[in-house]
Amino acid sequence: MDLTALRTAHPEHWMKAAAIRALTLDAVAAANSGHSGMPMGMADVATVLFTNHLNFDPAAPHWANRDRFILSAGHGSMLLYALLHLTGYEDFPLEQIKNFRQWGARTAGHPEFGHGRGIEVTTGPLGQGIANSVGFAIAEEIQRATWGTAIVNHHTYVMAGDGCLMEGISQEAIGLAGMQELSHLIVFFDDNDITIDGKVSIADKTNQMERFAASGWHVQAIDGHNPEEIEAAIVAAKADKRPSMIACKTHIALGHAAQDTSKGHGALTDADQMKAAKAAYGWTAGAFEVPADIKAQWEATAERGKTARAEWQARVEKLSAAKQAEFARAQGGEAPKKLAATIRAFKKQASEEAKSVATRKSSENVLAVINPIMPETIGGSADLTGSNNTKTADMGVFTPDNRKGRYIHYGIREHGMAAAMNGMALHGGARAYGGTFMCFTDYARGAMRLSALMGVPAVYVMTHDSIGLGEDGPTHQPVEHLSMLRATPNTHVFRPADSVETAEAWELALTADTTPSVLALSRQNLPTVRKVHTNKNMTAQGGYVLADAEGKRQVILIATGSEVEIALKAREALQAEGIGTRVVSMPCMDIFLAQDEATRRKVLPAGPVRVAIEAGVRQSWDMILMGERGNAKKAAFVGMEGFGASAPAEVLYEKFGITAENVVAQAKNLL
Ligand SMILES: Cc1ncc(C[n+]2csc(CCOP(=O)(O)OP(=O)(O)O)c2C)c(N)n1
Ligand SMILES: [Mg+2]
Repeated sequence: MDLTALRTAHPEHWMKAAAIRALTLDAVAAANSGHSGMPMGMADVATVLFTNHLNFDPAAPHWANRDRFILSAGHGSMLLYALLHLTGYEDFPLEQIKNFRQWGARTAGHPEFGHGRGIEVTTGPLGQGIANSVGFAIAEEIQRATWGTAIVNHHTYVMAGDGCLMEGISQEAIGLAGMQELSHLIVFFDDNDITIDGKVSIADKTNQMERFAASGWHVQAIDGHNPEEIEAAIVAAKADKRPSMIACKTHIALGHAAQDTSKGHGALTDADQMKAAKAAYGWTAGAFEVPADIKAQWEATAERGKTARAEWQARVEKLSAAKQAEFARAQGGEAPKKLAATIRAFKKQASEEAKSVATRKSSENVLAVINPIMPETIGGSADLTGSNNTKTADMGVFTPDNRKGRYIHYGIREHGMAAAMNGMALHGGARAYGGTFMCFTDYARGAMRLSALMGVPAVYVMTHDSIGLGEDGPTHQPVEHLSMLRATPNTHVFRPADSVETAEAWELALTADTTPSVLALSRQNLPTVRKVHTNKNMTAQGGYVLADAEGKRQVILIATGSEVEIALKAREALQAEGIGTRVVSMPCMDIFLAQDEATRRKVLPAGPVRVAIEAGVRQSWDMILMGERGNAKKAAFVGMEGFGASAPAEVLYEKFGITAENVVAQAKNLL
């Protein structure tokens, strides 16, 4: 590559891009880990996008009508951090760049949503970002149609690499976006022909242009280091009515000795090679230094967005006060005031009627009263609408011809659906729920885990939740899934026993701020077990006494969902023999275990024997069966209780208490 020619042709552009490259080299070297090559390769595309197109305002990172920038190739996190720093985001001062990948820094190894304002979404698991972006773009389409272009009208820009496009989830995303003609979605493909193991050709020969085109995308191929070609491609992409993919031929680790090799993918820390690369860029500033004129040019890229935001603000203020309040409410993720009363009324009627209904049908009945009062819900199913009972009469189907439709036919794309739901929620102004069979949580799991890690309150409507589905057989019968989902930190797994608990679960799911919910729902009819109406949401305690023992309490039966009925029958038999038996319904074990000890003890006092009933594996039940007064008194566990963090490994082991000292302390404590 003749970098001198590039430099002289576009000197200002070149030095702005060089700032990204230099900061990347310095931060990765300081951390002694990370990925240098991707930011160095895509710096030119990012520079043109931010300079000429992206509407953003670092002073208002959450501005509702900003353009969204999604780094699907999350290992290239230093590209994003450099951009946020250079353009002047308060959460990303130079200190953050210097502390890349260190404990407590906002600049984690991969971009983490919530760590700093400016990071739109957590990426790193390849393919997620591009699939999230479909949800961002759908939410934008719906809100543009609903509020008008004066209030909502922006683009979603994505950077995806060879890895993102090889992941299966990308096909789900591409297919859905193409069919839906998401014209405001623009994907830059970092077409550098390199992954970790070597050239892309060792594992793939897909013609990506043809693949996208086959799904209805507008496609272009450009030199990803030529600012004029990049600019022209973005202009053309914006003008086209289809989603756009721009294949940007780039050189990974441009200008470094490792350029165009898989070595260039990782941490480039050799001091002499760094020096040579910086010299090739014409970059003479010291480590972590950005000359004032170049920093000023970067900060100036925000001017267009600042102006656009001021104009937008003026247009919003022309809306009626009620409309402004409604826009702010939905964008803020606040449930409408009417929700609580609506749920209470539903519960009262369900208790009185005491019908026998499948909880998947109960869920539909609840949605039928919720959707009309919550215009921000976006529902859908992965081709199981009639089985998941996810569609209500008022929603309308989202299509290229009906942008106000709030129901998505995701097709048979569970993983893409879950990732799109994350994108909708992160876009703001949308509450996403989507259904499939409980067993196929496996297919959606990569994105479901990210809902939990990001704290996105998506709602997974998982029906056919056990052997209770019958004849479809073991391929369709989940057994380990409840325990697997309960093992996922920050995930509420609800398994309601009847219509009343289903309504309570929906209320909790739709008022959650930072926790995704899984509703495990039955295919088969279940009797109403809550025949006496209470205003109180009992599910909010996780587990509660449904039927108490008569006489001396000898047995406690604990059950969820369809097995609560079995517990009640067993209680009758035991009571008939004079054995006092309590039944505890536990629609959400996660919430129950988070209650204070006094509350848990009240529900599960020490003394009586305990039997848990759930048509799934035992794993997650040991906390209930053995905890409190069981072997727990003589046992301890040293390990993880939540997600990890980004820092050197030794620091993490220390911070999370997985140390010999802690083991000694725990053991002594039990003696
Ligand atoms: C789902 C998933 N699988 C594997 C990885 C590990 N990984 C990180 S980057 C990468 C290679 C990505 O290649 P590409 O997208 O071409 O990035 P480039 O090397 O060009 O920067 C892999 C396998 C990951 N982050 N996510
Ligand atoms: Mg690559």
